[in-house]
Amino acid sequence: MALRWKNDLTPSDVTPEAVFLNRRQILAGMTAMGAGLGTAAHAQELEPNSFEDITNYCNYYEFGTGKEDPARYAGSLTTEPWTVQIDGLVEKPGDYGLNDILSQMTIEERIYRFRCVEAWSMVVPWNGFELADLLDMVGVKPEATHVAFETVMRPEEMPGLRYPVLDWPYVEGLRLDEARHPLTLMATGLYGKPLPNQNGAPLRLVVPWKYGFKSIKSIVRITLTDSEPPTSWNKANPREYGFYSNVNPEVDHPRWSQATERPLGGGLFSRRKPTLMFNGYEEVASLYEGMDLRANF
Ligand SMILES: Nc1nc2c(c(=O)[nH]1)N[C@H]1C(S)=C(S)[C@@H](COP(=O)(O)O)O[C@H]1N2
Ligand SMILES: [Mo]
Repeated sequence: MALRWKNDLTPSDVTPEAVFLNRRQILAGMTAMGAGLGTAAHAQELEPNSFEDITNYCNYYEFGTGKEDPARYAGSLTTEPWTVQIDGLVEKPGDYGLNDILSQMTIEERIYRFRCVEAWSMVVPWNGFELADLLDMVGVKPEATHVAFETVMRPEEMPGLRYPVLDWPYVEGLRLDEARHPLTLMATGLYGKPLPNQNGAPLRLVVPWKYGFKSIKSIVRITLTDSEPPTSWNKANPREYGFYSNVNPEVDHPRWSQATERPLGGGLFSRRKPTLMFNGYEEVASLYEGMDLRANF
């Protein structure tokens, strides 16, 4: 498979924001058409949130549970150098330097709608590479069925680790076919800039058809397994959070409706809008054919 990311963006390559947004809008339209949803209205819906919104309203509990805590405290995280341990059922296990990984990727910039279980939504122009490309690089053994992810755990740099709000380190998982889907991104930046620490620098997962908590931040370990790996929110509250966590307006969270969402950035009284199945990414539906998505929430 073609590798699609190249780590050679310099500040002078970053297009002035207005032009940049236009280009993304075109890309968004193209992505939408590829998905069979190619209407002007759909492309318009993909108007990205501002850099300020995206970087100041975050969830990253290792830095505190407030939405503004990550912006305030995540600066203390050292993100260079960065090594990802890739192990389990792979042909070439090892410690991979992030820069070595990136030097093998060629660039592809995309735009993703990004909605979260808290019933608010954002549109983030991520850049990064497809997880599938990384999996191809290390070689997945035929017995592998799932991928497990782990966030860095540095108590001296992450003040939130003092509080047992979750069983640290933060862990997440995907089924292998979900992990290989071309919409599953390893993000290394947003708005063409390096990923801000509060958004999961230097490497975070983005799975746009699932609730936000699947998108694990600051990844230091990726393990190929032959069974469903544990996930942080499922461990914390299995009744409220299942393994799949697909965006599904028909399955409510036990404590709130998932039928609508509040787009972030439109002001406090902005109108809620209906949430779409799979966050509108209908092309992933075939991954779940024949599954009861109420039981497998
Ligand atoms: N390591 C780690 N990853 C995490 C979280 C976290 O607390 N720790 N929060 C998750 C949740 S609940 C959401 S909604 C998204 C938020 O991503 P954003 O802050 O970039 O919007 O990150 C997810 N990834
Ligand atoms: Mo979340």
